[in-house]
Amino acid sequence: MIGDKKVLFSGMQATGSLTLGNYLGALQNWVNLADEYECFYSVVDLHSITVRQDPAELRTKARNLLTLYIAAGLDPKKNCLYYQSHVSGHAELAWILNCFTYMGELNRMTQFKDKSAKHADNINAGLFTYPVLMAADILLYQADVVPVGKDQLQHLELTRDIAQRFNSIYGDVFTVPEPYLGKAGAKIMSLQDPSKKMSKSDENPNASIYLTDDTDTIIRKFKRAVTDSVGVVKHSEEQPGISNLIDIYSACTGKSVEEIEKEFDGKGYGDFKLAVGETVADLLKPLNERFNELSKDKEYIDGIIKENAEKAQYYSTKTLRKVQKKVGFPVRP
Ligand code: ATP
Ligand code: LTN
Repeated sequence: MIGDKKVLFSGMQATGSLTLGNYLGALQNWVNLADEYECFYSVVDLHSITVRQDPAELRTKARNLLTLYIAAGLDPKKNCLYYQSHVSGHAELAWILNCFTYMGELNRMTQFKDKSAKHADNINAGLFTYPVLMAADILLYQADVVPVGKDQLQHLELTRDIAQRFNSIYGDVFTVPEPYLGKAGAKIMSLQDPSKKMSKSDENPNASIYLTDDTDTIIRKFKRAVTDSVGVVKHSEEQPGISNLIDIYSACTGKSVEEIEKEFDGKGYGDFKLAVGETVADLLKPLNERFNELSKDKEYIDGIIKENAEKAQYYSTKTLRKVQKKVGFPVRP
């Protein structure tokens, strides 16, 4: 707890341009949580280097992500938005927690298996201990809740195990976090292969809508979206492409699936795709404008980065000192 509020922690990697999936599945839902929770949202750049990065590109992407957090509506006065690398406690706690995590546990992590298959030439120890750093992120702020997608639940479960193990040895040190499953999180699928999720690391740019795409690009990508030959706008298992477009339209407009099916009853896919494209473009336009405006204001963004890193440093140090004392490190004179 911070004051009378529960603590919420989440983070995103700056490893690509954010997609509509990231926005509808995560960012959009984060915006209204600050009244209820003390929120920390990190740009997890320490995690990013588990995969080889171009330094200049990583720096730009990390800054763009932080700017996008604000453009999407996260008020930096109410939410702590910061770079993980600016708060040294993340790496320090991760080291300690590494000594309380078993190889067997990490071996079972599906993300490690997937990523090491994908980056077979660079299976580094950081990729293996990635979930321990994630546990450190969360436990450092004594987070009560962590909003994440389903793909991260296994890491959160490990975080809980590590926290409980540590607490059982040293007493009540860490809050054991719960996953935060807000309103049924939309899972947005690829526009080119609706059996795969829309992902920022997809090699085909037509598969994803990027938050920075302009109106024409968005409409063009929706026109090209893979559908079927049924010809009816209906949410069904046989029509995964159309179902995905319905989900997107529903998430953007708040309309129910039934309302949408009714709205497009008797209309062709062309009309429907155009409507979805225009709706998404309208949704992203103000976000884009705000992003461009904010990007020009270097001083403002720099100020936020400094101020919020200090806030994160303050809370994280409290936990870190407690942990260091518990495990037996000498107290600082
Ligand atoms: P990568 O392609 O690099 O693995 P990603 O696009 O899958 O990245 P993450 O950085 O893993 O995105 O996730 C950031 C957040 O966005 C997570 O909370 C995740 O659950 C959510 N998210 C990612 N993709 C989607 C999607 N297609 N639909 C809904 N939510 C998503
Ligand atoms: N592993 C997460 C990003 C992440 C995270 C966190 C999410 C790193 N640390 C702490 C929630 C809490 C991902 O790849 N989406």
